[in-house]
Amino acid sequence: MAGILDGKLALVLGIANKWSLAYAVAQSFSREGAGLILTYLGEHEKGALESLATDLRVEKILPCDVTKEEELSALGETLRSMSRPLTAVVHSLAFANREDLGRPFVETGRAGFLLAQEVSAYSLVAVARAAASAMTAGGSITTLTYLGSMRVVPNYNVMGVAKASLEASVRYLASDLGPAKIRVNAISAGPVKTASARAIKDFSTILDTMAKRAPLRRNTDPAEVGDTAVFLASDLARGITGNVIFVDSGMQIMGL
Ligand code: IMJ
Repeated sequence: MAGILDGKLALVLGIANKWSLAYAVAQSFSREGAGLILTYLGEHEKGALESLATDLRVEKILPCDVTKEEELSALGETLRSMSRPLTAVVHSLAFANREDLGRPFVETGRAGFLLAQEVSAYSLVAVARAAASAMTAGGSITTLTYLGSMRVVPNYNVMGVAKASLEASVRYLASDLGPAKIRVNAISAGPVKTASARAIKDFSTILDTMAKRAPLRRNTDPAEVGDTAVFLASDLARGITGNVIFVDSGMQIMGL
């Protein structure tokens, strides 16, 4: 079967377990014929990633803690050493201290604010720089964001500010990398019950409200995020860069 990404090589960062949106992306990419390079954060995620990788077209599994400069430079080196150019990157990483997602935003301390910015926003810039050096035939970089960047969503707090920074980074990176034929975009996904969301209080209520009020009257399916990432990485999206595409059952358009 001919796939829309046949022969392409894609880097996917952020698979922690089978619920990760990055895993849905890897499944869609693999189905469409892309070869995959996957990264994990620590030893704990390594084993999980290795077992998930068995039904995917995985060519390499690498460690990548985006707060470690040496892991980023090793990643860049590996990407440049592959037998063909890298054509797609999907960045699906975020972190804030748990306490900063639970109390009023006004109480956010300096260290927690900077940690959320470093892991959730700066990491896109660092990964884009490392990856761009291997994207010698052009390509696409896609990150995952959330509506909390633009509107106040209860408890999202410091992550909302980090996602605003991430979305602005998408625009500046798109401007810088456009001449190298590298497009940079974000997918703003509706709430999905991932490990990152499970930890949030009242998450089930958020999902129920979405399913009742969103134009499509249902929650976001991770596969819809994966398929949109395929579209953005494909030649079909060749004219799209610096954008945020909402994959959220239409929730973002509602006023009430
Ligand atoms: C997260 C917090 C509050 C509300 C939220 C979320 N809503 C959604 C999320 C409505 C959809 C999930 N989301 C979009 C995220 O970006 C989550 C990021 C996140 C989650 C955790 C939980 C565990 C932890 N640190 C985290 N850092 C970032 O320790």
